[in-house]
Amino acid sequence: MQRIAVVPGSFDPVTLGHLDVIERAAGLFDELHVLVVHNPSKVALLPISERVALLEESIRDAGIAGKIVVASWSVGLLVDYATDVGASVLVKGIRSQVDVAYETPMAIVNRHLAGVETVFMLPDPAHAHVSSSLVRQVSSLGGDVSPYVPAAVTRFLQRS
Ligand code: COD
Repeated sequence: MQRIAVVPGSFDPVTLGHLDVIERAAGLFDELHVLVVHNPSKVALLPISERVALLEESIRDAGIAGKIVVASWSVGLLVDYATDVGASVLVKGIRSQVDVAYETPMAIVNRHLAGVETVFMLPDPAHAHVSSSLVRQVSSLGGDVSPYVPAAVTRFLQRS
């Protein structure tokens, strides 16, 4: 049986922290769907289509594209997408107690709704402080974001 998982996120934009989780999750599953989901509680910087394009380029550049599908999802429950593609696991990165508090109720509800389990991965300490919101803030103030994001994102933000 194929082991299929979904790594959901806003990815606005994708960071080296996200990419680390994606790469390690790809080592655990036969097929991995990296899913860009609109988070209504956040003010977006990039359109969904641009986030997908930057994820695709970053994953390709990292040489891990083999078993990874990048997609987006804007209607309905996250677990509806998981069920549609035959995935039984969601993978989330956990950086702090704040992430635990945010993710725990969603993990329980997603299991109740559809029997989909959530696997939490600890970050690489080198990237544990990195977030998309930090990148958006540094970038908007003219700072160098290259230590925090894949090269494709640095290039994109320099052009914008
Ligand atoms: N290192 C490791 N992990 C990281 C890092 C890092 N440096 N940065 C972020 N992460 C993790 C986050 O903890 C998260 O797990 C994931 O990467 C994505 O992060 P973001 O910031 O891009 O995305 P979020 O936190 O805005 O998540 C958006 C979702 C839409 C995925 C989330 O809100 C969700 O699961 N929604 C569920 C919608 C739904 O169906 N609700 C009903 C039932 S609960």
